[in-house]
Amino acid sequence: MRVLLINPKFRLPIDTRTTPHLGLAYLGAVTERRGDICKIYDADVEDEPLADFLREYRPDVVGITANTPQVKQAWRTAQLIKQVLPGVPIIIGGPHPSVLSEESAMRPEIDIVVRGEGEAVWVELLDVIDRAKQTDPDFTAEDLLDPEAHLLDTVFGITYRTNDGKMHITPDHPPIPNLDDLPWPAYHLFKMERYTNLQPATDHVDGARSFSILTSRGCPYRCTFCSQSIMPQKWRCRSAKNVADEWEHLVRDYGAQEIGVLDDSANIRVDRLHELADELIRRKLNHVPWIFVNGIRANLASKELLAHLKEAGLKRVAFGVETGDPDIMLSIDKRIDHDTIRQAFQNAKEVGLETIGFFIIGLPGDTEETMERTIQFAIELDPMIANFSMMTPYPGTKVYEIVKRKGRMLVKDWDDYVFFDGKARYEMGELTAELVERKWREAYRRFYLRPRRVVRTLLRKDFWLNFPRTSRVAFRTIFPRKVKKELARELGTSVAVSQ
Ligand code: B12
Ligand code: SF4
Repeated sequence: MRVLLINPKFRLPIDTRTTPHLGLAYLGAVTERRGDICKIYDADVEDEPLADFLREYRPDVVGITANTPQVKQAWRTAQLIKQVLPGVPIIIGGPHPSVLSEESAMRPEIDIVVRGEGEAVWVELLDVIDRAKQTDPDFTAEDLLDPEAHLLDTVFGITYRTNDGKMHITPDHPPIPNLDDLPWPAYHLFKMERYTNLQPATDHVDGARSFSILTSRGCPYRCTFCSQSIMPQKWRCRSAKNVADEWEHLVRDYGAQEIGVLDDSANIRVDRLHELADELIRRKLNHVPWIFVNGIRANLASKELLAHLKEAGLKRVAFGVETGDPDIMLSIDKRIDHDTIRQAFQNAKEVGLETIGFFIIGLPGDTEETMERTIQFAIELDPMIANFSMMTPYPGTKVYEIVKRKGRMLVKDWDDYVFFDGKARYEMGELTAELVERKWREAYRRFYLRPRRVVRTLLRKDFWLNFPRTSRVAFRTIFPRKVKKELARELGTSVAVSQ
């Protein structure tokens, strides 16, 4: 069959990174392994209009991915597909439809919603459609949803509405038992030269040579703010050998110049990371710098482990700090304390690693004082990069439920569920939008505009190589909207002002 996978257009309001979609890369790989022809249309980087692409390629089945701020664009994309190729089955998956599957399944342009981890379910769906097409070449999405045909009854992990209007939610699909059985992500299906590197505001690397890798899936923790609901809760990992094999493939076959580990919690099993480090050193792959893009657990980041990983090429490590206030820390269920975090940063710095700290401004229960503690803690830890997110309650998180019960959601449209644009997403008790937005801007200003910090930044070569991009990001983040407008007026309105 001819299969098409789509990442709907979604440009973030700041100049941030655009990297190949790893979920689609995995789905592409299992599609090809099944023997199908597969193409990926990433609307963020394509020039050709989708309608032209569809007329030319004429896929037999289309899969679309969506996180929350992308989901409406995913539906619009599906509507366009139904206009151009009316009978083609359209399947949607990803973080947002996984949590609110009925919302997407209700829509006439969506035929099937896949919930959670996608590879096994996707292949089962392709099998069903392929078998049906072999007996009836004119088989359409309508035939797939015929209530008499029962074609989808045995596929677990999906939500769909049959033509009689009845909603079907099949039981969850069991997690893939052995991640080593998965093929490597199909990067050859992407126009790699069109993507940025992993952390473009910080590093100067040719984007075409930046790759991501996933060494484990899931996370045993359940922090109240985190959309951790896509992958099953049970943490599963690939063997060190299997990861090192893919690593070698990225370095030797694709010429990777940097690798980003995207795991939610990569260091749950410390022995596995030691083994991986040994493999990378033994295979002489440690000259390629790599980064933990997401936070690793601070309680499992000993100096010994970090030193070993550094020897294996690790350049930068991230920790989810979230808050500087002990009571808020308890309330978000992060299961970590501030001394452990202090120690992890100290360990990382002592072995010579660059550090990233993730902080959240505006958690439920936050006040002016607690947010102040978060800013002060960020300054005390002094990571190379401090990322302050304004709390955005994504569906499926505990914070979303708390805000719906006790607060007032300010964001009404899924399109607006991005957290880079400096607008508060909800109000609750004393936590007003004005307060959160002020503290968020203050956090960036006070962290990045300290004299010692400024000097250190100016001394980094990559800062100057990235200067145009970095200054645009800083301008949009640090200055209040009013100041930006005034500056823009003075500069002849040539400066972009975020809405
Ligand atoms: C890397 C990453 C990014 C990168 C790159 C995104 C990209 N191009 O892939 C960057 C930094 C750009 C990014 C940005 C954002 N991200 Co992000 N990101 C991630 C991260 C850490 C890893 C994604 C990943 O590769 N996962 C591994 C792959 C294998 O899983 P997957 O993509 O989910 O795909 C699987 C299933 O979902 C399913 N599936 C997915 N699509 C489809 C489609 C079909 C047809 C089928 C059948 C199945 C299917 O099958 C796949 C294979 O199992 C996740 C956390 C996580 N653990 O997933 C957050 C995560 C996806 N991001 C999140 C968010 C909120 C964002 C932002 C909105 C944040 C913001 N700035 O406001 C933006 C949105 C940007 C955008 N363009 O859409 C949330 C999403 C929550 C939600 N409800 O939407 C997550 C889950 C983080 C979290 N725990 O809260 N992100
Ligand atoms: S924030 Fe990190 S530790 Fe907490 S649930 Fe999400 S991935 Fe797990």
